[in-house]
Amino acid sequence: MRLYLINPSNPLISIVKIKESRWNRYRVWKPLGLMVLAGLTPPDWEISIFDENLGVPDYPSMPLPDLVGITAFTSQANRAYEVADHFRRLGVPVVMGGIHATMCLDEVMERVDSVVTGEAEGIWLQILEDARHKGLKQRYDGGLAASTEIPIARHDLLDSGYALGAIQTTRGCPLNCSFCSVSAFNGLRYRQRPIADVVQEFKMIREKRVLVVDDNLIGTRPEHIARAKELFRALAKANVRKEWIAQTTINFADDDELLALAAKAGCSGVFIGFESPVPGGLLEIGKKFNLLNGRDFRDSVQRIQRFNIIVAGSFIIGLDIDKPGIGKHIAEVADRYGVDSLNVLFLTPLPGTRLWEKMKSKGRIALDAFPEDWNYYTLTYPVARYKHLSLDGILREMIICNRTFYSLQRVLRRIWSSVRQNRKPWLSIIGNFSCRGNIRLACRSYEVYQRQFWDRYS
Ligand code: B12
Ligand code: SF4
Repeated sequence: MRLYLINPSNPLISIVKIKESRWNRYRVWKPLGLMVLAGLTPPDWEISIFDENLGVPDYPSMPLPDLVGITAFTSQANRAYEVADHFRRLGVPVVMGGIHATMCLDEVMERVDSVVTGEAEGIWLQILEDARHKGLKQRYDGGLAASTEIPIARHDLLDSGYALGAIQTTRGCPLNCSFCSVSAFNGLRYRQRPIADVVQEFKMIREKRVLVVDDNLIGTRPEHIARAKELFRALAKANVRKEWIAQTTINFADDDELLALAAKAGCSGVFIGFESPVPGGLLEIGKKFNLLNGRDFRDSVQRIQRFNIIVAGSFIIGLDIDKPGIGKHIAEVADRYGVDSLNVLFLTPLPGTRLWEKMKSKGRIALDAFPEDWNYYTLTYPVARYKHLSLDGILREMIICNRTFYSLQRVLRRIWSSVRQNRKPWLSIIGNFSCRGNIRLACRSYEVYQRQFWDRYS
């Protein structure tokens, strides 16, 4: 039996345009969900994974599979439907799963043979058996997997063309921020994989550098943090010799032992969602966690950096509290916190989130011709109507923000500081130059976007 697993591309997203900026090679990351599905698949299936971000395969010239499995974030949905259509016309059954299929079940059901909601671990074997006997159901629900059910991903099936490997050590996030899909999809309960599985899987990754895809690597409660320490100790002991980057909350900075263990285990950088420069913004999106204990963010960032770990900060633009001037404000606050790089995204109502419900009920979703408009749900386009910022206004704020933070003077200062402190200069160089290079690309795409959609914002 032959199985194709496909990660569709969205050509609008600048991060997949490798040829336009050579730094973008470092931003094409592996579709781990498909590698996990492959890990669940019995050996009598011959599996090929196609990641369209590395180039769209010539499907017509390939042998016909017995089953096609497609994954998709919301921004990939339209391309997913094109791929599904191609194979269905040839009589090959298509099953689609992942976050978009879960959040937009009815839309997806109309376009594929079978939709899988939730996590695949508990249901994939049954789907394969049903496909083998030509009895696929229209809908399956995988629910949430136990952490012991998560298999070792098939790293051997996607082992070239990427700068970074990928692994997941936990699922779920208890913080439930209003704009984020993670708590809605993976649940509020924080699930940590067995440490032995994670260590074994780390060893199987070929790349020297790895993205730990967890949404919140260390968790929030003392027992989560104790487990994170155990994991870091085990990775160091196993001498896996990887440099890895991960996403975490700011409480990472609160425990020197945790930081030292993470650094020893190979942690070279963390992404931290600061989200808003003002407490009112954090309250608006439900990220009260960042308000705890009157925290001094600059001090927290420095404590992490002292362990030779770089900090990439993420903010959102377009909150109800944001007024003209917010772009410069974010850039200056991020600079004051001392983050090594900054990633600012437009507030985007992703389906299934509380923000979606709020904006939908108030008629504030400007791009709502679905599925076509999903193409723009990349967080890099302002798809909603913002309270104090017009379309032109919010795009201007974004450009000002990036131009301020990534001015040549500031970029060189940051790189120099990372060289002086010997804090992973290569990461600082890649991060800063790739973001600086992408400002020009973003301005061009904003112009096209404005021309195409200005009437939707009135
Ligand atoms: C790593 C990651 C990335 C990587 C991409 C890696 C990749 N190629 O897949 C990068 C950094 C490039 C990225 C980019 C973006 N991301 Co992202 N990303 C993630 C993250 C943190 C982990 C994904 C992952 O590997 N999970 C681990 C695997 C094992 O889980 P999984 O993919 O969900 O797969 C399981 C199930 O979904 C299911 N399943 C999945 N596919 C299929 C297919 C079939 C056939 C079946 C049966 C089952 C099935 O089975 C799997 C095992 O249980 C998630 C958050 C999350 N927790 O998922 C956000 C997330 C998926 N990203 C998100 C977003 C918004 C984006 C961006 C649009 C914006 C941005 N700048 O972040 C871009 C767009 C990328 C694009 N190509 O369109 C949102 C998506 C929401 C939505 N409705 O689309 C998420 C959920 C984060 C969030 N805070 O809301 N992302
Ligand atoms: S802390 Fe991060 S992963 Fe958790 S709900 Fe908030 S944004 Fe999502």
